[in-house]
Amino acid sequence: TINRTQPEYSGAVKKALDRAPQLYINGEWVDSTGDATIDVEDPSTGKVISKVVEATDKDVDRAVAAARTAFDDRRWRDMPPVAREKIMHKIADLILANAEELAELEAIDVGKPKGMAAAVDVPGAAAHFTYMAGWAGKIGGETQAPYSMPGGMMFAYTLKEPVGVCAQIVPWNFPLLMACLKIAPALAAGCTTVLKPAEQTSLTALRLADLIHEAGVPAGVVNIITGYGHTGGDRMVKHPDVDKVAFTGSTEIGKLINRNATETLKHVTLELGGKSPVVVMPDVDVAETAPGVAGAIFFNSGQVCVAGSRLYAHKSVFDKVVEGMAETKDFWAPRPSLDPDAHMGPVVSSEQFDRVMGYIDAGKRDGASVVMGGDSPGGDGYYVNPTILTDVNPQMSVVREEIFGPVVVAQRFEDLDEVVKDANNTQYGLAAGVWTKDASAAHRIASRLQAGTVWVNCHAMIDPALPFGGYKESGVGHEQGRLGLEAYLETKSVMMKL
Ligand code: TXE
Repeated sequence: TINRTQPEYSGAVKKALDRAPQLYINGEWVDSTGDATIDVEDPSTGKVISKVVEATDKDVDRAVAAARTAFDDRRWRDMPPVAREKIMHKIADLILANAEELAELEAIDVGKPKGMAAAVDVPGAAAHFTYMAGWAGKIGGETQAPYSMPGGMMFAYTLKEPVGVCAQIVPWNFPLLMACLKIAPALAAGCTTVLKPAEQTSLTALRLADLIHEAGVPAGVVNIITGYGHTGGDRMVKHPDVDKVAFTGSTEIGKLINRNATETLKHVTLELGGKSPVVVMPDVDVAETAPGVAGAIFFNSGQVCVAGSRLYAHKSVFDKVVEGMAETKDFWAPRPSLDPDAHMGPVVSSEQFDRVMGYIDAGKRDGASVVMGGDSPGGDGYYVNPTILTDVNPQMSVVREEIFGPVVVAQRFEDLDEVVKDANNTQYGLAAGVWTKDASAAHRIASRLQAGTVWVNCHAMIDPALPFGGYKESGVGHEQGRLGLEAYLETKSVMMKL
């Protein structure tokens, strides 16, 4: 049996938890205009460990006003690009210099194993700044050689300009990584921003504010406020002084935000939910593939927008692949996030626990067979055992809906056309995986899957240089790469009669 006692927090983390709840606005830590706070919980214990501000409408207005002024007086966009680039590299350096504390904060706030946060979240967060820093000095438009039009000789060029004040709203599954993924392109483009982390997980975004400050980002350029979505987040999205909204979260709220932002014709990028298929072809080496496809769903307790939650294995290897996945049970057994042996922690909250268990129960009621897990080990934290369901069909909610927990539904297929059709039979289109040694099959399937990202013989590999976005109801627009930068730029055409 596993001892699920959360080890003691470090001194640095205790200090961070003891901080008075404040907001980072206009380059300063300020009190809220109200006195409401939100409890911060450690999902490994269910205990309240700190409090953060529940931002009021006035707080949001103050943050947007600071970002507006900082944009309008051009204190950031008119800095020499190389100076902006240097500051962004400094942020990346400071994130890495504080890696230990950030990983632990993320672990106790989200429930993810500290080792995972240290290996994935923290270096990934820094990488977004490093990648986007390179763009700061390389943004330019196009020039036409002088040419004639009916009205005379013309000279024309395009300017790439920052889109303006951004409202950036992020979820709780990768709080630091998502905050950096949002802030970095905004800074590279010359925008200013107000960022709100999810109400469940604000700790690392607040520490990031310290680092952004220390790196020398001018006051008002980045503002970080904490609070709920339907209040503070909603006000950000509807605010007349905001030019662009960038959101990562559920498809349901994404649709609502899209409607609200469109009301004032703001630019919008949305990264939403998924139900990503993973296709295992008959030729695979099962010993390599089974742990790979298990990791595709159990990493971060399955709370990953690209989680490989629908497995389609060829009938000739299906049983062996499922068996091989079940052999990873002990590896993925949920443990407290600061347990050095943890590869999977609890899910983020009691709401998420109820949601995931509700889906598992619905799957059982609908006739699915439980090959592994299907329950909780109990305890005070929100632990769900890694779960494999078979004997499922496309009508079941466990197959159709995003569970956002460590639950995979496994199905057999016979031929390529059939599996492509089944894989695409979903409202979502965020990502997909293919496992095979047959390069020709891999490319054929990759081109036919309706997904913004397709991985072959791997899963959830994220490269800040590659565009990331969703097909269908998984999103609008792209983040990362050149397209991710473009999402923060306006293009202006200038024509001059010679
Ligand atoms: O998401 P929400 P929730 C999915 C996943 C999960 C489900 C519910 O299936 O189980 O969504 O999670 C802010 N205006 N994903 O409820 O509500 C909110 O404060 C402006 C997948 O946590 O979408 C938070 O900062 N903002 C997803 C953020 O939106 C609003 C990651 C996300 O919260 C708002 C998270 C409003 N009206 C959940 N309402 C992914 N794609 O990775 C909420 N928010």
